[in-house]
Amino acid sequence: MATIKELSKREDLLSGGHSLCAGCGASIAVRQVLLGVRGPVVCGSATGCLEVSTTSFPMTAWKTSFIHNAFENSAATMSGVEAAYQVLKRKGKIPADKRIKFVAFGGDGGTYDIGLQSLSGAMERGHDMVYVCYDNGAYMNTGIQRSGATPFGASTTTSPAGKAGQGKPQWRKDLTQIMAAHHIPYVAQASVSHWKDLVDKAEKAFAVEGPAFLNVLAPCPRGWRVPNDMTIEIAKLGVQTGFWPLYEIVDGEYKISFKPKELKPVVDFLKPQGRFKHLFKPGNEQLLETFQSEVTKSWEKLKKLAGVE
Ligand SMILES: Cc1ncc(C[n+]2csc(CCOP(=O)(O)OP(=O)(O)O)c2C)c(N)n1
Ligand code: SF4
Repeated sequence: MATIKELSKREDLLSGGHSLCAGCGASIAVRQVLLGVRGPVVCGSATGCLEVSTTSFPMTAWKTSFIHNAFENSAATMSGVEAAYQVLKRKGKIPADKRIKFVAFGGDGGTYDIGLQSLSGAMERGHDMVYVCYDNGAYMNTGIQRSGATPFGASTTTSPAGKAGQGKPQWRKDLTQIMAAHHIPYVAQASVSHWKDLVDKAEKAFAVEGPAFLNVLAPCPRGWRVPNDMTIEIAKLGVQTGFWPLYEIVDGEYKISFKPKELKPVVDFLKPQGRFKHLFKPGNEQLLETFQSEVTKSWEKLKKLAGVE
């Protein structure tokens, strides 16, 4: 794995000057993931903040080849590109020793929900590509609507906190586990707050021959209602409280990448975020308890899967 000295010499493949909000976790996720690739790479991105804000015609922030996608099919597009590459190689139109990498990015809306079937198909067919979900927990680009990744209790424009409800009533979908169930060679969960872990995981994902999946916690200051200089801190709290455990599944084997002696209470992660403000009002104590007990349960389950105490 690369040292920080080596990484400091690598080129950022996403330039500044894009129009993502200050403090957006998505651009940090992309930069860290692309630090893990050596040689030529073709990127695609599903419609969402990342795609819209980095590619306003006629400009682009991508220093790589880039393919625009509809909201639902960045995995399908990249699997087609990868298949074409294999054919061109077979026909001798691309030298046999040339290695090109393929990566599809999608937000959680484009991945957990609307792009799930194209992602599932690409992984199941075994394309040699990496899929990266930057999970900010809502459909941010169209105004903070709830997604399958939105945490329990979060207030969004389609699960608002008010008289009729106290934020999203459902627990979030566990996409990392869904991907693990595809029996692909490499699945990992990472966070922009743990850059070394994320770059290492990206390197491993690109090194795999076949499909790899990375789920990256990428806070959205606007939707999470936190100051835009708090992105890394809030993501770190997500990891330290067990809301977003860091782990990988290599050929079916679980390995926890960050294992504190004791997790911080999940309220440390929830309290700074405006989207959970209502949970701290008198009468909602039970909702906080439910949140904590679900996090504890998932953490215990993960430890069992990884065979650790
Ligand atoms: C089929 C389809 N439905 C809806 C839209 C409108 N739309 C564009 S971006 C977006 C939200 C994207 O959310 P997400 O994937 O979570 O990425 P984020 O905006 O959070 O970065 C939606 C609903 C669309 N482009 N195509
Ligand atoms: S709304 Fe959120 S996800 Fe979209 S650019 Fe701004 S910070 Fe990033």
